[in-house]
Amino acid sequence: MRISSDRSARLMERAVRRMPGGVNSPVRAFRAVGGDPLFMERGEGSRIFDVDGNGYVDYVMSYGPLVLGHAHPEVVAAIGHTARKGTTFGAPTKLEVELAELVCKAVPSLEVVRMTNSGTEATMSAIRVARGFTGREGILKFDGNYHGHGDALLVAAGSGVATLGLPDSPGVTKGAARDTAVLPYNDLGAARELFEERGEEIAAVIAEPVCGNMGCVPPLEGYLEGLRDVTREYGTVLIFDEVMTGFRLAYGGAQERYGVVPDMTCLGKIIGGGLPVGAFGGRAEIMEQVAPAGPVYQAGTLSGNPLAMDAGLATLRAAGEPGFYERLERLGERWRKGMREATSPGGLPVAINQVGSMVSLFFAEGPVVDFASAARADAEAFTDFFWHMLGRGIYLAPSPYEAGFISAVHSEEDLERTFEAAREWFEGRA
Ligand code: KE4
Repeated sequence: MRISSDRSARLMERAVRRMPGGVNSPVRAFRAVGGDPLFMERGEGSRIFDVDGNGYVDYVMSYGPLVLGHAHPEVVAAIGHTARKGTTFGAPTKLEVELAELVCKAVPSLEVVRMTNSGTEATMSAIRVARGFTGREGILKFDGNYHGHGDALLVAAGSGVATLGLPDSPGVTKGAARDTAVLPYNDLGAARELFEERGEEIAAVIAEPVCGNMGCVPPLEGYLEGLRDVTREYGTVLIFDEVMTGFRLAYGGAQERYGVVPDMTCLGKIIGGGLPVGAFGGRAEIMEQVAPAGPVYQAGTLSGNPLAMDAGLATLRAAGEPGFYERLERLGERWRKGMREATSPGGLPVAINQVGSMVSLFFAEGPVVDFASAARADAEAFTDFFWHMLGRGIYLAPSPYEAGFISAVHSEEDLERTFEAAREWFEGRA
């Protein structure tokens, strides 16, 4: 069932004339599900409203930043208050010191941190610093992990396990991809094998400690610990890309939840409270390499900008309140239980992955533990389900490879509505 939103359709006609695919980020174009995207007008708590005034329970939540929900009063007040004093100075401000101190206190492995304007900048900078620190060039990433669109990380797996990476997009040169190896996620043996072969050449391993870019895929028991051991053994920098999981899965991120301490961490999304932000950091001896303290260049006109800093402070202070993450856990567990019941009619193969408030429903036999198993999902079923749910006022990400996000302000009623709509679809397929 296709949603009709006249105003969205008219806006899309204009948008495609002036922006590639009519959007500023590909997933928003609804290419994976067909049809035109809804243009959104406003958000309020767990709800989002399109330009025709239709309201939806939102599980996209801007792909992660809105752990407090849309337009949280304290975030909006912080932005307004700060904007009245000016928006950017090109000079250090107290706000960026306060956010750096708060982030480093929450994530103890971050002794020193640098703010950026996106997760992409954070990961590409972390890679450069790891290369500068180790004097090595090799990078290892994992299939189905997305770290933004930096050239060194837009790399697909080579033909064999140990062959070098191949460009995963036109415009990424062989040279840029050459030093990046790509292995299956959750396969510790493959990682160990690569290290035995050329561990001394590997500057960094970068991993999503819980994946959110092939749908939600958690690490298998011992996987993160294994990456930690093998990188320590070979003097390789272990980078956790917590752009999505940071302040989402625990106040100290996935590294707190799983008790595995990386050498560097990338953050984004939540720490900017919905404004453009990213951050990378780690052990002081590594971050001392970063200009102007050290020789590895990295910069940004709006890095640490006052509005994002203050929106981030308001967000992280609210997230630091007692009971905040327990609530997210309860909502996530409730979602898992309700979706398991809702999807049981008809016996269709589904796999349900959930870690805290990151959730995914795969139209595939479980378990879904890596990109290969996620890619086996039934795309047609996902698309039909997506449009059914949208028609019932439930806004899911328009791609089977995106995780869903529950905020602290999603209500029991939101979840019940979601289960009811899902059950209707599965009963219809029975
Ligand atoms: P940004 O450059 O989009 O701020 O962050 C890149 C990034 C880095 N690391 C992880 C783990 C991420 O999930 C992301 C971005 N996430 C996507 C969601 N799949 C953003 C959505 C989009 O590209 O529009």
